[in-house]
Amino acid sequence: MTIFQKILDGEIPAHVVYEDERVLAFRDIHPAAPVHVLIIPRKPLIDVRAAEEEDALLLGHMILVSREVARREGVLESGYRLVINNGTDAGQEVFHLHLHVMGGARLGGLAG
Ligand code: DGP
Repeated sequence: MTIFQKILDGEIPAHVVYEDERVLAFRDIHPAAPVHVLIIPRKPLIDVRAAEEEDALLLGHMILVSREVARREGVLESGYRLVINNGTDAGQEVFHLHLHVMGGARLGGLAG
């Protein structure tokens, strides 16, 4: 079981920013920007590669939820970045799909 599943199950705490019946959004424990929130599906998909066509609405919902997360975190107007890491070369550490929402400062280039 992943650490994010434990957060979904309420076994470990998280600073929840937004939730609905399909997703949970909480602050990243190691923020890479002044605002850094992770949006995860309640459905335990490993990453985008594991998604099926039937998950298209869920993936779209995650992206649209980022607007409400950004609004609540105060960066809707200033802008924010969305990132999904998929697998080893992307540096994925937690194998439960998550959408990074980062903002609150001028962010650097994409190369890590
Ligand atoms: P990624 O490299 O895309 O797999 O990013 C995983 C992120 O998850 C990383 O930025 C740190 C964050 N993270 C890991 N463990 C925890 C945790 O227990 N709580 C919270 N809130 N975030 C976590």
